[in-house]
Amino acid sequence: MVDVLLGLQWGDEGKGKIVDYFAGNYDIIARFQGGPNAGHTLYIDGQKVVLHTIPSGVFHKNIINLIGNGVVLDPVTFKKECDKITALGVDLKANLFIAERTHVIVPSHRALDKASEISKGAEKIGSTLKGIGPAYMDKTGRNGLRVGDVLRADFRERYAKLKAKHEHLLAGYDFAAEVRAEIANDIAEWEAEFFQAVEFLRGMNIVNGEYFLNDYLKAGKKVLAEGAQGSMLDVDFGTYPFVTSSNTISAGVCSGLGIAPSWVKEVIGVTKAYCTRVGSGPFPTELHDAVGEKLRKEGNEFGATTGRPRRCGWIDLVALNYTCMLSGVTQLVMTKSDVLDVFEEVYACTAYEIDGKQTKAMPFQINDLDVTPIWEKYKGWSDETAAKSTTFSELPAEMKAFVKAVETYLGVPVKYVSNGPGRDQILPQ
Ligand code: 2SA
Ligand code: MG
Repeated sequence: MVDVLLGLQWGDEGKGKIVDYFAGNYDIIARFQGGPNAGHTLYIDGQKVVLHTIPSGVFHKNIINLIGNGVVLDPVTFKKECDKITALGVDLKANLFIAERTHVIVPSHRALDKASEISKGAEKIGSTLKGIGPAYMDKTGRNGLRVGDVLRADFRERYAKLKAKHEHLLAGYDFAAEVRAEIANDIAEWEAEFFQAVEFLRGMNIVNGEYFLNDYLKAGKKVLAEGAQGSMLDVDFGTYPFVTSSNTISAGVCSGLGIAPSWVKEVIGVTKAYCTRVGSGPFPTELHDAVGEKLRKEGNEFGATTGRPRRCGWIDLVALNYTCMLSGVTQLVMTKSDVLDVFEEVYACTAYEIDGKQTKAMPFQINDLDVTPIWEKYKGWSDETAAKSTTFSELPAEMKAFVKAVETYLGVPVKYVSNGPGRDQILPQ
């Protein structure tokens, strides 16, 4: 069977740590979408490691990690990541596999990402500039290169053809000469590194992901599908166009791995005890005041991939209710509960007020709407701390009341509360 673990907000819910915690219950951890835009942070023996393309089960011996066909892989970031992990004593040849249908991000995809953002000006998406959007565009536009192609004798010619297409597109942008030169330079500079990394990729375990996984499933093995980014960044259901270019909800698991929905059992949704967003786009519960600043400081809210400060606000139950519905979430994990330790009051948004009317449903678009959150206030627990608790029952009573309120609103049990970055700081209820 397959369990799914995904973020229910705008990413950075702490998925990496939770996957690492659950990994021991599974035989295989598989990534099904996204790419080097992801930043999954783990603490291994007190050392911080950020994973981008490689599944978060990689530090467990005897667990197989699969990069699924739904992922877009940049050989350059992939090689850097592999080098770091290998230096930590992990034998990637033994436990990492890549689906041959996985699409490849080439240097000109990154250039196109940058060009698109520059051309949008103030309306930019706030992309991670890793080439994600252009790579998925080539996938659906039927121009892309796949990991299996790096093994073919004519890879260079295929690459050259794609690059020529991209240069044609880049020429269509109305940029100043310096910008044009900068973009051309970027591609030239990244190319040498790219071909070295492609050489490295050729030596890794490239497999047919769908047979690989289905054979394991038929043999009774357990798979955890690891989501990246968050449900509100889903290309179909997120705050379009301020989204990423893949299906981040549970529906993405089947097409991103080549497995049937009947294999899927539990859907584990991860949410922070508050909410963050990095990049542009609407964020109804965002706080532009000292409270927002305090959340950022206490929660150390900076992008794991880009280092950008994250926008912060209280938990948004309207959005969570929507994303729980979309993915059929069966259990919740609430992370970063310890960050709320320092607040005298804690809030949750239970409805949106738009044009004087209250709603609990996610509108078609909220980019151009004035959304006023309707708040429910909860007593804080500033004289006690969630951070020091070692069991769920030890948590401050007010914190438990807050958890209960979230469960009741969403109709999904909060099975775990994470109360710190450490591997053992997770409390089952
Ligand atoms: P892209 O690069 O095309 O996928 O960007 C489109 C939007 O998706 C957002 N996005 C993310 N949001 C949160 N976390 C992500 N991963 C990194 C992290 C991000 C970082 O874990 O911190 O380091 O800045 C991630 N990846 C994409 C992005 O901000 C755009 O709004
Ligand atoms: Mg992240």
